[in-house]
Amino acid sequence: MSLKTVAYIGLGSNLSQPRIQVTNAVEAIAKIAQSKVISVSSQYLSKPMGPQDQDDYINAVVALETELCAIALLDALQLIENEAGRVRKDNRWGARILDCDILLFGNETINSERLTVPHYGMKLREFVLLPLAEITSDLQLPDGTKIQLLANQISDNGIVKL
Ligand code: A4P
Ligand code: MG
Repeated sequence: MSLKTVAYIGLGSNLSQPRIQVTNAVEAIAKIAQSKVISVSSQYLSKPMGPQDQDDYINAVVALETELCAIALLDALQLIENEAGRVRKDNRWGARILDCDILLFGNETINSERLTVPHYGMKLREFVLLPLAEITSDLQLPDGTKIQLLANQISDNGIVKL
């Protein structure tokens, strides 16, 4: 019997036609081995967190059922980022063609060199919590915090559901 995990992946883009980048990323994620997309949120238009001299972002969240381990999923997502033309720069929170973050990996807590799960910023980001809450009704973080509660409490910062 295979062990299946539901992973939640946060997508973000603010360069090179972000809506198309996010749509293409969902298609690429649907092709990841031993995995199946189970839901995709709407796209959201959000104000940049971090430096303000960059365009607004398109964000979305994908739920993926997978038999991969978390690191293998990270490898697959980084390949998708690279194939989209992502260039890694040193500017923290700067503009990017495509960012694919593992928000949650089942109920696991991971603190390794390459991976921190739950994603370190997710509790404080409206552009993560709102799309996540849209596709999950009773999801909790490993510490028991309810996503719907966090989503209800977060300041929406002018985010627009498209
Ligand atoms: N890594 C550790 N944990 C994870 C995880 N859970 N998921 C490591 C994915 N990767 C994880 O990532 C750097 C390293 O983090 C990876 O090699 C991996 O081993 P990266 O994608 O190269 O760097 P990054 O994403 O630029 O860094 P950072 O600081 O995580 O960026 P954030 O926090 O993702 O912020 N504003 C809006 N409105 N919407 C956005 O989506 N995104 C950012 C980026 C800034 N402002 C934004 C948005
Ligand atoms: Mg990232």
